[in-house]
Parts: sequence; structure tokens; C-alpha cells
Amino acid sequence: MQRRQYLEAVGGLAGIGMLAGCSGGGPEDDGSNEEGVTVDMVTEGQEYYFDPIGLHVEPGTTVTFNNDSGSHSATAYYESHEESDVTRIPEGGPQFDTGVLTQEGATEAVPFDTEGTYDYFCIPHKTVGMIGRIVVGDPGGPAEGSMPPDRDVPESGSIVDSGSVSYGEFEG
Ligand SMILES: [Cu+2]
Repeated sequence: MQRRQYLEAVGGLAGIGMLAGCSGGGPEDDGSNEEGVTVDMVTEGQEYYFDPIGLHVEPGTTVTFNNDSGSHSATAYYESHEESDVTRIPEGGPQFDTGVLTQEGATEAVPFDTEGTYDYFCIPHKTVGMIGRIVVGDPGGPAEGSMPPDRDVPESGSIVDSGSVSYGEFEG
């Protein structure tokens, strides 16, 4: 499970080849805590999205948000943030906000130590549905039982089952 999650999180570049044969020797091979995973923030024509849109990690994982193209932020839904009217992260979890990254390849790393479900959005593209979900350990907290106000994200159960849900997979 963790192997697949890692491969999908790093993107399609080398993933297929690695799946086919070479074991690569990544630190996640034995199922122990992974080093970290990446979520790309993408502009593609008129589409703006996080990829993967749904990601499952173990507590203690650092997630790196990578500005693949365009200008984006990864901003947790928490009520005290001026851009959010709702809280959709677990109590005690990081109220992360990368700020808007404008340079291609710019990254911000967010460590996730607190279990639960985290919904987040992109400040410039929230109104056009650039929303993502990260489940840390077991799903839980105020995000469970409903979907974000700005668009649907994958159900936590399917995120946990597959480890990672790519944007293309979710959109069909
Ligand atoms: Cu965006």
C-alpha cells in the first residue's frame, strides 16, 4: 500500500517502470514510515487542481506541496483564516497555509503529526474548485460526514484504501 502511495505521489515519470521490475530500494519498501510525499499544484488549460487530490499518509509524514505550474496555495480550511468560513481539519492539527507560490517548482513542506482528515484549498482557485483532502492515519474530525463547501473530494475510505487518488482518477 505504501509503495503504491509513494509512486503515485511522486508522479508518473518513473513510477511505471519501477513497478514493473526494479525494487528501487526506497525507504518505504518495508512499510515503515515513509520519508515524505508530494502533492503537485497544477494549472492545465482552464483546469486547476491538486494531484493527487486525495492522499493517505501515516502520522509523522511530511507532505511537500510542489508548484507544478501557475500560481497556487495549499491552505487548510480553518475558520480563523480569512479565506475560510469553516474548519475541516482535526483539533490540534496544523493550520497550514503555504501562501501563494508563484514560481514553478517552488515547494512548501508541511509535517502532519496529528491523525484525522484535512481538507484544504487553493486561495486563488477555491471558487473554481481547487480542493484537496489528506487523511493522516485514521479519518476523523470535522471534515468527516460532509464534503467541502467548494467542491467534492474523494471519500476518506477510498483514500485510505488506495493510498492515493489522482486527480484524473477522481474526475473519471
Ligand atoms: Cu490554484
